[in-house]
Amino acid sequence: GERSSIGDGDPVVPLPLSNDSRWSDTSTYARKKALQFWVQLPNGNWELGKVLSTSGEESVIKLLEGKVLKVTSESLVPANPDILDGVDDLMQLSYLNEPAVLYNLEYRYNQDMIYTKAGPVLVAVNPFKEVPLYGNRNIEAYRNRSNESPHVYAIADTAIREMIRDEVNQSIIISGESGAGKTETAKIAMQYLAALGGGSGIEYEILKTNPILEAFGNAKTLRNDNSSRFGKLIEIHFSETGKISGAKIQTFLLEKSRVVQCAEGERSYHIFYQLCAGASPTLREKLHLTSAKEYKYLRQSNCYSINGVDDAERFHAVQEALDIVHVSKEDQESVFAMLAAVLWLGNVSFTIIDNENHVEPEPDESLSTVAKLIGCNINELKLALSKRNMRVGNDNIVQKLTLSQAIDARDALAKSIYACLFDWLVEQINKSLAVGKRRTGRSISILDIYGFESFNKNSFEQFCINYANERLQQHFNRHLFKLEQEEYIQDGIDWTRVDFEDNQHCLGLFEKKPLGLLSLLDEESTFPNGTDLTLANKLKEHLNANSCFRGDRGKAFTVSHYAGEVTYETTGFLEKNRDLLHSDSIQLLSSCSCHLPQAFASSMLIQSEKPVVGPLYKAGGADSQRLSVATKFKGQLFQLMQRLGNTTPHFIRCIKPNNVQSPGLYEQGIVLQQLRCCGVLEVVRISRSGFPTRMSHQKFSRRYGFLLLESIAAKDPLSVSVAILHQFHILPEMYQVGYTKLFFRTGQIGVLEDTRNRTLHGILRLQSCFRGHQA
Ligand code: AOV
Ligand code: MG
Repeated sequence: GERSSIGDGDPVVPLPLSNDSRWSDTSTYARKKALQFWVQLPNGNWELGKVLSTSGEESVIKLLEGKVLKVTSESLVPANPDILDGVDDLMQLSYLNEPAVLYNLEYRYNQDMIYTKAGPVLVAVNPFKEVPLYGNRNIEAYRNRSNESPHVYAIADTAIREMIRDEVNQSIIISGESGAGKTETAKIAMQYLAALGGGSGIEYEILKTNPILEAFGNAKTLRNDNSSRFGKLIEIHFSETGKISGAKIQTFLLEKSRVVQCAEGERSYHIFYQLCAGASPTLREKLHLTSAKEYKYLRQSNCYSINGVDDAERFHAVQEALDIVHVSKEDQESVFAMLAAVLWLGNVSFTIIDNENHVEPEPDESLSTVAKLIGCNINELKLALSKRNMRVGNDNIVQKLTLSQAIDARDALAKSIYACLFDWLVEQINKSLAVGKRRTGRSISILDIYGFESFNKNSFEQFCINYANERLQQHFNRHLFKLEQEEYIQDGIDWTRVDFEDNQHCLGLFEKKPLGLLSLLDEESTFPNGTDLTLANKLKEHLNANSCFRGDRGKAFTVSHYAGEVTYETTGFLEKNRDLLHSDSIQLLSSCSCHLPQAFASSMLIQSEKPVVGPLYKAGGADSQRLSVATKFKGQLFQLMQRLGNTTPHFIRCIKPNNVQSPGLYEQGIVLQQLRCCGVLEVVRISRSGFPTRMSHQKFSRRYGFLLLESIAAKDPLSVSVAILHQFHILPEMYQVGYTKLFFRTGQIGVLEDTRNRTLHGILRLQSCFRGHQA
């Protein structure tokens, strides 16, 4: 990203940044004072060492394990004294630099202290194993404040207290890359809220939404065995007495392509494998179920199980959870029937019937089972999968489908059945959790979306996911840096601008009209002749001047995200963005005798934004009222940001210490990359490189007033403070005097503390001398 500033029109006051522009304490001054240093080894890792000798540009340094190295003095990074090992807030580090932060997190991680504060933000390093930090005893310890170390519980506790104290809605915003631990963290926060706000029983229902939504919305990817493929905001409501009164879940853009297609080594949604493994013999027979290996949709990625996960057992847990959120047994059976229908749809195959490549579905077991499961006439199913009704002018014409068109129609039907099923489930859950009529307007929302993703091949899904993360990152930046700025302004400090790393440029690349990624994608999606290649060319033509964009060979382009570069392949972009479902398919669903397909059909028709082609709307062509997937998603994100903007946010940053989901493995490079790009270090840096130490005039004058040479009797605290600053010749650029507080730069208070300690020692020595004399 580029550097930009908040504030309107004021001159920019640059912060005193060091040469590497990130840290202010790698200065020669700091280097002279430090006793030990970090040295970067050729493998990129940092090691501690002590300087044996220095000759100008070069220093000889002895590493802890005894090795002696010659390095350039410039490259030495001051290390903190041992007493600061493992501090629970990075703000407390005397020397704030990358190796110091990495070391501090690792030091804690090795002792299962996975949580650390970075100023106002909680950093959570994924342990990839069970750690003894949770459960009722720990919850109790945070509730009664006998444990004050950083924790998700502490964040949730603060949120509850602030909600009650300020009567303002709160949010807990969890971010981090795929596999970093967001979903687990969200559940831990919910656990705490449920424990403190429980009593009515509704909290138990709320907790049980997790296994359901994870079964239907999570899948194994190459990054995470339990990766969320949808975004989720859960708003938990509280009564005046602080008890949970209900909840509401909003979900964002489920990755539905996964239902019909997923990469080698990944899986489709958990629920398919759970159903195949765990259905009772009766259910099995009713749904005509066979094993997961018999279904083409599940077979293509060649991965059926997850280490340490028993799908059958999970299936029973999901059934139980559905009971608890009041989904009736009949409805549950209908849900499972839809899943089976989707699986069988994938097995429907086609035979070519003429020399123009037109096809008809094979009239086999798959076709008849689908018809039976959704409750439709088998001939109508056949028609929907092989013909398309079109209106051209005033005439209805029937077009036969070619093989690839028929496969697309089949897959589109499977995807929309699944996506509708997911939405329907969320709706049922929301009915069950519904907040009573007496809304108090007190709530805590927890946001858990899909994390930033970068694979070897990235498609429309990653494009949307990473765009969402980019939006969230901006919310994080703006909030935290504004917060800092506001405190200065409130106290009348003339330091009104803070420099920070902004991602507005990258967001602009997505959102600018008419020449941004989303607009250009939409425009190309409305052209009947648009293809993935014409899209790629159009993007390159219009966006190459943008520094966050790079056109690559063929259908590829690269975006510089805040979290790194990602190369996208436009293959499938247009089709996924249009998300067409033919009216024939909707009519088929509405003709079904089962209630779920009927409900799906009407929800598709009610959603006026739902793009439909066929006689119901205009044939094939663009309908300006239809919203593309990307535009709808953008709208949802804007709404989300607005909602979050009205809450007091609490940020949690999840970090994964390795890419192999393995416990006990802390890879510095991987952690550093995440810390750098997500802005955590920036937050700490800014909090400190401004005027991080604050002390009220009262406290300051009480603590140091006795050092004054002149009499201070009858003076107000502010005047005393100013007198102290003058007497000790504290340089004017090192502090600011606010209305209520003094603001100091890093290290300044240390000078005063030293003097105070020396003076106190002196007094004590004098006293003991005096006493000794007397004796
Ligand atoms: P994510 O939500 O951030 O990824 P998860 O919350 O699914 O990541 O975490 C991935 C895995 O890490 C989990 O399945 C656990 O095995 C492990 N894990 C995370 N946090 C903890 C914890 N506090 N204690 C123990 N194990 C943990 V994604 O949804 O892919 O963006 O899209
Ligand atoms: Mg997740």
